[in-house]
Amino acid sequence: MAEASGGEEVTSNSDDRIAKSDDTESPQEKPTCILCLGMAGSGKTTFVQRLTAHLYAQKETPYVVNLDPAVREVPYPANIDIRDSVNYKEVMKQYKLGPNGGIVTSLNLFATRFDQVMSFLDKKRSTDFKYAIFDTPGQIEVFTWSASGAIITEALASSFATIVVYIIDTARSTSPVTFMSNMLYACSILYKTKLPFIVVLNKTDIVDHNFAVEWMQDFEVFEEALAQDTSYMSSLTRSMSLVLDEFYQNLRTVGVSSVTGAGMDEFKKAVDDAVVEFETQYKPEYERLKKDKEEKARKEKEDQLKKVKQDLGAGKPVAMETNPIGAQALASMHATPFHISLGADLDSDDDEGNGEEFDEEEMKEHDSFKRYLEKEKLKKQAGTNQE
Ligand SMILES: Nc1nc2c(ncn2[C@@H]2O[C@H](COP(=O)(O)OP(=O)(O)O)[C@@H](O)[C@H]2O)c(=O)[nH]1
Ligand SMILES: [Mg+2]
Repeated sequence: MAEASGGEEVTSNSDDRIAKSDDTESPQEKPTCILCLGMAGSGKTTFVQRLTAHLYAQKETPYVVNLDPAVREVPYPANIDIRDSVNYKEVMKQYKLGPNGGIVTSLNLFATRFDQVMSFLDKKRSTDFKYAIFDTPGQIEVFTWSASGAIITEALASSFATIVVYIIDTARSTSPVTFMSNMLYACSILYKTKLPFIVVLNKTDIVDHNFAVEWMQDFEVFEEALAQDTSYMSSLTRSMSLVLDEFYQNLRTVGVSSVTGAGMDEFKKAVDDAVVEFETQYKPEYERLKKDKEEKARKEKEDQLKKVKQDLGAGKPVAMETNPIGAQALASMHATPFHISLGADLDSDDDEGNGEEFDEEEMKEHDSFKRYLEKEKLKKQAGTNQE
């Protein structure tokens, strides 16, 4: 495992003794990956901190990964911290970027080494870590609308039960229009990742989350709230929220406070539930898609081979063996290109035109080479006689 350094290597801060896996053991359950997403300031980092503390208290030490290159302080013990691998300020300078470009590029650079993170995680069994928690950059689009975010999400979901946790700042979503925009964003992520989804209504210590639950369960209640809003947005919101109705039907929502720790047990239950969904719905679908892809790749390869074979059929077979003289010479001497030309089919009338090219000059070479062999033989004999 790489040591912590300022280089580009992905580093793991975890104590290897904790993470030691026994290869002789029968393969056990792997950790569950929890990807924390949400708007800037929704409380992702605070939530990861609270969840980590909660799991520690229950003696279920999680594996924590910080993917935010621009965070000043990480308030939880991170096993892998993107900041150990990529210096975001340096990236800004080197690539002449602003803060947002710097964050995106840092994450892109990190994604190119994500296979190393995968290999760290691959060694883990649920007995070491039941959960691997990922904190993402402050600005949600850095992760959800970048190639690196997709690469990381797909890499995780291809090997581990992976669930997406969408964190909402409940206190800032009391306006129906803001609430709906946030939910539309959540919906777009669900359709993009197709992974099991949990909506965490955070900051319940400021505002109770029941209003949001009611809005999702009962469209009339939401409409009533909208009636107070006379802006042109409200009619758009009304029709959009009807679209969201189906999304709400199968949505897991949990109200939590990352500050007080309220709702953490419910959240854990929701995670267990989502893992079952991953195993029963996402995984078979993923396996099917993977199989389709492999089958397609195999067919393409087969077609290419067929084409190559057809092309070969148009010409004549090329002799690949060396003749006995050449073989003997090879055995007694170091190989020279000359031996190979000896093996060529002299009558062949292919493009190489060996027949014509094996001319007087080469015959002379052949004779001189024979003489050379004879000489060598005599030399050797003389040497052994002297001894
Ligand atoms: N009252 C309260 N504040 C919170 C809660 N969760 C986060 N915060 C505050 O919200 C702000 C943004 O939180 P942070 O975790 O940095 O958000 P991030 O950008 O999504 O990672 C910080 O000032 C936190 O203290 C919560 O549950 N209750
Ligand atoms: Mg954060």
